[in-house]
Amino acid sequence: MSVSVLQKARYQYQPKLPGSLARGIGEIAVSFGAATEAASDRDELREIFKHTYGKPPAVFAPGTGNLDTRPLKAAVILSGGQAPGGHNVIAGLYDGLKKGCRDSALYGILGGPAGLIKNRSKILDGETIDRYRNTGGFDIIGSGRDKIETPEQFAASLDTAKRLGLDAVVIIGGDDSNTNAALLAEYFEAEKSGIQVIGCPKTIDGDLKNEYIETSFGFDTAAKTYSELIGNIERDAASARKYWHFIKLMGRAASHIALECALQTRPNVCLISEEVEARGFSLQEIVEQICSSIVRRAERGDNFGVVLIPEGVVEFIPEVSLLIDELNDILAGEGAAFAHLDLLGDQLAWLDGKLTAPSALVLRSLPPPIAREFLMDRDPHGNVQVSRIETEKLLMGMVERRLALMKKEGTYGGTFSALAHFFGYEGRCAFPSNFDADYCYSLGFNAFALIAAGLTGYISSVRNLVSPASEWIAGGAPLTMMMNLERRRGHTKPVIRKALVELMGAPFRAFAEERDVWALETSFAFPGSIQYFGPAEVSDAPSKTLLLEQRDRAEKTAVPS
Ligand code: FBP
Repeated sequence: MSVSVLQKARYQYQPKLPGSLARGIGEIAVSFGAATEAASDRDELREIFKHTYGKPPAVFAPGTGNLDTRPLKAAVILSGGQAPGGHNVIAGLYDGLKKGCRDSALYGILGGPAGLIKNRSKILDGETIDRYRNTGGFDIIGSGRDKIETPEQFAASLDTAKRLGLDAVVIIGGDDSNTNAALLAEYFEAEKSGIQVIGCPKTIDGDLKNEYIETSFGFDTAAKTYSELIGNIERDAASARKYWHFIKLMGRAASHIALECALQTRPNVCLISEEVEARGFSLQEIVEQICSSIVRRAERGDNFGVVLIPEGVVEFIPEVSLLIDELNDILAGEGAAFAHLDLLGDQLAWLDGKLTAPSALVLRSLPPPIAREFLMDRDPHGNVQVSRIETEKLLMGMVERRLALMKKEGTYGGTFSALAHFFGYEGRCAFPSNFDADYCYSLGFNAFALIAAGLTGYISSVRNLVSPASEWIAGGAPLTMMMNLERRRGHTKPVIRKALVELMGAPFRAFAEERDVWALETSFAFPGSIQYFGPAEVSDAPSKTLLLEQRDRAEKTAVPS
C-alpha cells in the first residue's frame, strides 16, 4: 500500500495520554474502590464467574509506582467490525509494554478470536507498529466475528496462550467480544493459568456505554464522517432544490449514530428506532410522519429535504419485527425446503400457510426486491441481516405511493423526486479523529497498565473525556459488573447489556426539542470534514452526544450551593 500525504503527516501526530499515565512507570500508582455487583442476576452471575465476579474498580494516579516492570508477553485481538482507532489501541499497548520494560513483547492474533483458537499470530515490532500509527482500519492483524464458545475452543485458546508464553491477552471489541473476554478471563483463572485478560471498548455503534465507558471508540470518527457526507448532501439539496435524500446509517440495533448525525446536521426528519418501538409506530405511521414534512415544506415551495434512517429501524416496527421473528423461526426449522424455491412468487406461496395472517400480509405488501431481502440467507446466528435490507428504498417507495394518493385527493401539490443512500462502510476505517486517536492510544496504554497491575477480567476505562486529555481518568472496571442474563438463541446467557438510545437522555431530548422546526424549515448545518490540524475547538471536539451526556451528568451530580 502506498502512503498518502495525510498518512505521512499523521505518522507525526503524538496522541495525548491521561495525566496519570503520562509519566514514568515508577510514578503510576494503582488503587482500588469497593467490591462491585452486577446490575441484576447477581446470584447466577456470581456462580458463573466464580473466580472473577465482583472485583473492585481500579484507578491510576500519580504516586509511588506499584506496577510490574518485569518483561511481559501480551497478545492483542481485534474482534468484530472495524472502528477507527483500533491501530492506536495497539500502538498504545505496545508503547506501554515497552515503557514498562524494553524486553516485553506484543503478539498480534490474526483474524480475530479464531486466531487464538487456531494459534495464528505474528510478533508486532516497532517498525510494524510505526506503519499503522494514527491510521484507520484493522488491517495490521485483521479482525473476525467468531466467538470462543465451546469447551474445546476455550481449551484451544488456553493452549495457544501457553504456547506463546503469554502473560496476558487484550481483546478489542464490542459488547459481545467483551462478554467473551470476561468468560475467557474466568476460564483462565479457573485453570489457574495466571494468564490475564483485558477488554477494550470498541464499536462505531456507540452501544457499549455505561458508568465506566463514556463512549466506545470509533463512534466519534464514524459519526463525524457520516455527518460530513450528510452536510454535503444537505447543501446540494438546498442548492438544487429538487431532491429528497433518504439516507440510511449504520449502527445495527442502536440509533446513536443517526442521533449524533442529526444533532450535527439538523435534517428534516430523523427516525430513532428506540422511539419507534417505545411509541409502537407502524410502518404506515412512519410514512405519514415523513410525508407530513414533505407536504408542509412543499407548501412553502421547498420540494427538497433530507431524511435519516437508522439501519436497524425495521426490527423496531412492531409488525415488521413480528414478521422477522416468524421468518427466522420458520427458516431455522425448514430452511432446506425453502432453499429449493427460486421464484419470489413460489416463496411467498410457501410461506403463506406458515406465517400468521398479519405477517403474511406485511410480507406481501413489500415491494418485491425488498421482500426478497427479508428472505435472504440468515447470518451465522440464524437472524435476518438487517443491514442488507434497503430500508431507505422501502420508505422512499412507500412515501412516493402515499404522496401520489394525496395528490389525487388534492392534499399535496408538490413535486417529489427522491434519492437513496447508505452510509456505513465509508466511516468504519477513516483516519481516527484527534479525539479517537488520543482516546484509543490511551485505552491501549491503559490496558498495559491494567496488565502490569496484575488484573484480569477488567475493561480498559478512560473517563472524563470532555475535559482536556491531561484530566482524563484512567483505570479499569470489572467486566462482571456490566453483565446481566439474557435469552439468546434459546439459551440464557451472561451478556454485557447493550446501551440503546435513552428517550429520557440528554441527546434525544436536545433532538426532540428542535426537530419540529427542522421538519418545516431548512435548518441544515454543515459540519465539514474531520480536521486533524488547527484550533483545538475544531480539531479536538468530542461528539455532541458525549458533550450533552456529560453536561447532563455534571448537572445531576452538582451539589447545590
Ligand atoms: P461491531 O458491533 O462489531 O463493532 O460492528 C458494527 C457494525 O459496523 C454495524 O454497525 C453493522 O451493522 C455491522 O458492523 C456490519 O458488519 P458486517 O459487514 O460484518 O455485517
